[in-house]
Amino acid sequence: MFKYWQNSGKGEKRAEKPVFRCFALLVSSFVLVACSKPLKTEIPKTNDMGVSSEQKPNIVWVISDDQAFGDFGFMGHPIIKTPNIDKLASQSLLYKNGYVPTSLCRASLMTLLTGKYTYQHKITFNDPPNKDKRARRVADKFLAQDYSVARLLSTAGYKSLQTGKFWEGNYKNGGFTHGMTTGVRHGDEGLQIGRKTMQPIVDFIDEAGDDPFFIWYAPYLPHEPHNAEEKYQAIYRDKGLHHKMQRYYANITWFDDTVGELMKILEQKGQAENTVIMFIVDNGWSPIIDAPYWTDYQGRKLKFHDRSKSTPYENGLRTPVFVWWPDEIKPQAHADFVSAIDFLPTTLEIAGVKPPEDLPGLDIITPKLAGRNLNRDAVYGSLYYHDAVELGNSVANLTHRWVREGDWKLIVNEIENTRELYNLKRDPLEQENKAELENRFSAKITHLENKLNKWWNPNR
Ligand SMILES: [Ca+2]
Repeated sequence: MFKYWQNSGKGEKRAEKPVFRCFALLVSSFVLVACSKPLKTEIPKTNDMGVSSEQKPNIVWVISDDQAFGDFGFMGHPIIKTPNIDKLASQSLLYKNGYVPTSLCRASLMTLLTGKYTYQHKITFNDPPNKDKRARRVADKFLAQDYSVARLLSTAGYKSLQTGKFWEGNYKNGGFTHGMTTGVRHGDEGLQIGRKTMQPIVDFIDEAGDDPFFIWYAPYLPHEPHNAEEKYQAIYRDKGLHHKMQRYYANITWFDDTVGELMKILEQKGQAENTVIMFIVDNGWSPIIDAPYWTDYQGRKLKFHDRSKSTPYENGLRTPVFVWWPDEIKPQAHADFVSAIDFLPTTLEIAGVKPPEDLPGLDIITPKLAGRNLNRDAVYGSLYYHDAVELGNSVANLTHRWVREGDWKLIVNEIENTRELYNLKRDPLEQENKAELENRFSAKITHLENKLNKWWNPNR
């Protein structure tokens, strides 16, 4: 039985295994090379992580839906209970400064699927112009014509399963070999995963047989409806919480429970030991308490906090990111900036698949195994109208661009032609807009805006 998941606090021995394995591989290679007879089989090729072509690890992406970055036990929240995710995070390579480029579901998930910024993959929106069905069918094919994590992994023999949120039509558009979603808006049957069943994952692992597998686990949680059953509500009752907060927290613990179920399935199938878990949130979310709603640029009345989802603020963009791979990675936490664009290149490195050359993201594992910082000084992103005004036109749909470098974050509001500058170390809630003191901070604003303009390249 797999000990790392079942017993906490036993991570110290993990470093021994890869070292032993590398040593064994070196010895066996020497014996094979020293042998004068022709080899019957080739020596397994390995990538930088020591993963041989004959023992590719399974990879599971756990993607939370609508959860603010601080709303986890391991991120220091004083009330919220997330014991299963906390345990994984404590055993992982953890980045607390993760970001998604766009704080809206579909655009953010498309960045994960393709490894590209929104202006590159062109899915800037949740819905097409006028919610037109024909335009939706056209947009659903964008992914079919682009890179996708599942298609790239299939070149290395991976079977792949789509579950949960998926906006790009049929799961086959994403190159998945198996899936739940067949084409209705944000996931149809896929949205049953976690909330109603985990059986598709059990069945898929059985069908994958001896092949390595990839699972897209993106349950519709803790996303609204915040309708977790009573056992979850009871955890947060009588704590003086607003009812909206209580119900949101209950959904978070429900989501956490499903992650525990997922790990149990991997164990029961004997796969946990050879599986990598990568965790991220597609966008943040916070309840709105002091008003019934706020209104966005398209007149949509949004019933969540106006500094969370669909906004360029930290509770919309920031997310913890971690990679759980006990055989290869000792528990460690880092302050480097990571981004959703990093999931694809990191996954390809794990699987030993050569990444396409024009991907903007980084492998976030290898440098840390070598004791180095990631080669990145800033993270970037852009926000757009919820309903596209023109399909595939990033400029016409743009509302904001943002960049974070060091402690500083610049937000450019493209609709109002205004700038906001925050020092996140001193002002993590983004309450003091330094751009209002323009003379004092004009050099900083110019510097960050020049970086932003250099990054922004919607025509490529
Ligand atoms: Ca979402």
